[in-house]
Amino acid sequence: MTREQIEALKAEVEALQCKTEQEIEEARVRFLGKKGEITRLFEEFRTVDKDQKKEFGQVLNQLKNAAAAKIEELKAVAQTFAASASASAYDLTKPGDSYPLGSRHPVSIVREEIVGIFRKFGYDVAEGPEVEDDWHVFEALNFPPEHPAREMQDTFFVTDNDQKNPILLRTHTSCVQVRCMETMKLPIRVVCPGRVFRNEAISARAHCIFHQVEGLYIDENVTFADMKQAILLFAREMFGPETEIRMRPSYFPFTEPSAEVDVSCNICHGKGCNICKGTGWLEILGCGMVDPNVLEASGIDSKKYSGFAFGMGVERIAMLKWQVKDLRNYFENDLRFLKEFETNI
Ligand code: 2NL
Repeated sequence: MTREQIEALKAEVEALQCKTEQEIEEARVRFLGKKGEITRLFEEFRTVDKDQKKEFGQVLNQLKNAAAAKIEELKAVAQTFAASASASAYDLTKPGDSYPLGSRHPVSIVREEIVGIFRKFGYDVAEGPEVEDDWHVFEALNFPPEHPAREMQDTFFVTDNDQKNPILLRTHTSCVQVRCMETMKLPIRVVCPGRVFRNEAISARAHCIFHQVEGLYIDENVTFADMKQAILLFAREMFGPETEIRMRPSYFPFTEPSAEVDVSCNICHGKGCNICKGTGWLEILGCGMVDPNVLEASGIDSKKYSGFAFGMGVERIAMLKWQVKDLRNYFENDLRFLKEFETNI
């Protein structure tokens, strides 16, 4: 052994650059392991001349300590590096955070279901203004001048209701169908979904804003039988193929004759339950043959043409479909209520 050998090893140790724990361990074995270079020098030390022992002993110990210290230093650096690397690393394999999705409102779901059925039957879809004039909401629909619907208690007026043709919020969507009769080419098959407004106290069964879908079919030779069949097919699409309907005589200013339509209760199948109040039947819509006065008011020849019309409340159908007891749920947008319809998107 020579001093140069020892100095060269010391320089090599000082210059060590290991990054991973494995590289550090390899370096430790190479210098300080059982067969390591420094260990080997200690074995050679036994054969060193007595007068040189003190000098070599000192430098060898210095080398061994320097090597041990260097290994420890490298270990510490590697550990801090590993810790900070794992703390700041992005795990690109992780799934992303998903944004919560909204859900369709039950009124929208049912409105689209109703409209979708009539589209399938070949009906057009029409919408019209919510702020209307007296002509399209009442006059053209054969409402007599003293009809209670024309009073302030029932209708929201925008302009004074003692002026000619006042402006008001529509109380039904029939006004859209009046506009269709005024403008569309015959024959007419149309459904009109929309929001309507009534000056009513809000309760579990009534609200001042609600939604309707009305339908109108005008052609030559349209009969009550055509209406009955159209409504039966609609009811079976909406409530299931086993559904039966029944018609009860009724009255509307714009139709003659008029009827109210019930469907067989799809909860108890006619046995009687608390949804159908023991009757086995649920009321779903009103309908009738369009009054000749209504056809004439919109410029349609009532000698040549006849038609049927119907109307239904969307909230009412949705209440039957999901057994919602209180209408106010539809207007309050309470997330606990709306979330129940998430799977119906
Ligand atoms: C109901 C009843 C109905 C109509 C609406 C109508 C429209 C025109 C002419 C004739 Cl343009 N009729 N619509 C007819 C019968 C009943 O609605 O209970 N709605 C919620």
